[in-house]
Amino acid sequence: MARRLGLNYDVTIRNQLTPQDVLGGPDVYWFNDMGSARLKEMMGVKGIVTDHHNPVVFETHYTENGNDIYQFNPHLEGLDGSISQSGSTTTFLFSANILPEVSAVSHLPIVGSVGDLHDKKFGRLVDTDREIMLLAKNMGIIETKEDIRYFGRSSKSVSYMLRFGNDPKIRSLYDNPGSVADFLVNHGFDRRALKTIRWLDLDDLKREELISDLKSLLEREGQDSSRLIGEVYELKSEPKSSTVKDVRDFSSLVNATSRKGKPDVGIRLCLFERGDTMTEALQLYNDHLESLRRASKILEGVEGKSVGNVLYYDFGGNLENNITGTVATRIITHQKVPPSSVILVMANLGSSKKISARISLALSERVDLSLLFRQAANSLGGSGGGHRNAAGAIVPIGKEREFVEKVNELMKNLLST
Ligand SMILES: [Mn+2]
Repeated sequence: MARRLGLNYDVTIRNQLTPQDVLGGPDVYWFNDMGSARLKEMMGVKGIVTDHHNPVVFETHYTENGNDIYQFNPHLEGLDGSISQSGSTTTFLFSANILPEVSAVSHLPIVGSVGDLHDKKFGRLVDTDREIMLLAKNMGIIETKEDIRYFGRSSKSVSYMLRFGNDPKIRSLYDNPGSVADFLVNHGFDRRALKTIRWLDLDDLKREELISDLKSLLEREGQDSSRLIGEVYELKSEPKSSTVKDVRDFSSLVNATSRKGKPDVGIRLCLFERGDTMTEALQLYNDHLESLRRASKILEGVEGKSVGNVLYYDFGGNLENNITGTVATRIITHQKVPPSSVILVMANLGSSKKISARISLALSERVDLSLLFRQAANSLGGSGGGHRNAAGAIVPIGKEREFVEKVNELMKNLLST
């Protein structure tokens, strides 16, 4: 949008705001998907915040401490930003109101919302995210289907998809390549083609057959099979053979580019660049998967420590500090932890500890982890925030144990009332 308006602009991508970022200057700043949790620390900042994280100030125009900031955030409208309206939807709404032609990229808020798992709870996007999705659909930019909700429909082989599909987790297939292969061969797949054939390559009939048998497997395991199917989103501009036809897969690719320190590649993908940009993105994606594999290896050798319901893993300098959240998600998804657990994953970040946490959706109905993290981190000279079920904090190194104790205490108090 800035380009279309002929503005002189610069884009900076951050994992979180640094202390310098919250001090203003002569320029106008536009914070996307961040800022609402840090408004009180900002000084002399002129600009805009489009965010969906829990805000510390419930005002659209924030003018304290020499600031002149306009804040757009679903929480100000009584909407839950962790499910109803993503950061990218918020940014899109703001942009499209200024410049209607921004609608030409209305697939991007869907990529952001799906990337933030906003379709997880109901098996489809809801509320504002949904309205924008319908706009993109009406404009012919995306297509929706009722289909399997697993990651990898367009970017992975069916065997990979079924092996790692985890929402819902089919116990007899999950991380069990042998039984996945048998299952597929029993359905007429050529054993030699298992590594190449993707879900999107199958015809409707075959997909229906597989889905109905996967559902039976789930039911036999006493699980709710309805979550297997849901609304999935596809980019109409991509050919069927494209690895990023599926929006969830596209979102993973964009995510990987920034995890590997090349967010500009992700931005160019979002702006329809393909060719060399795609080649580079796929390479970054593989590097990212390699980092995650390494992290899982390290995880095998690290015992989680518990304080009450808090289970924490401190990787020190052994883990890239931008994947603490991903590792926390993996632990809560793939390991058997009690449903009341708070999973914390820590890594060093200069003279600070970066901490990412996850709780189950059920627990997040009763506890807002972002508020709890903010309170615990602030009391130790750090900062924290995020969402009800996924939050992060940064505290000075040496304070992490105290932080864990504080989180446990706050948690206990909240659950006892
Ligand atoms: Mn977000």
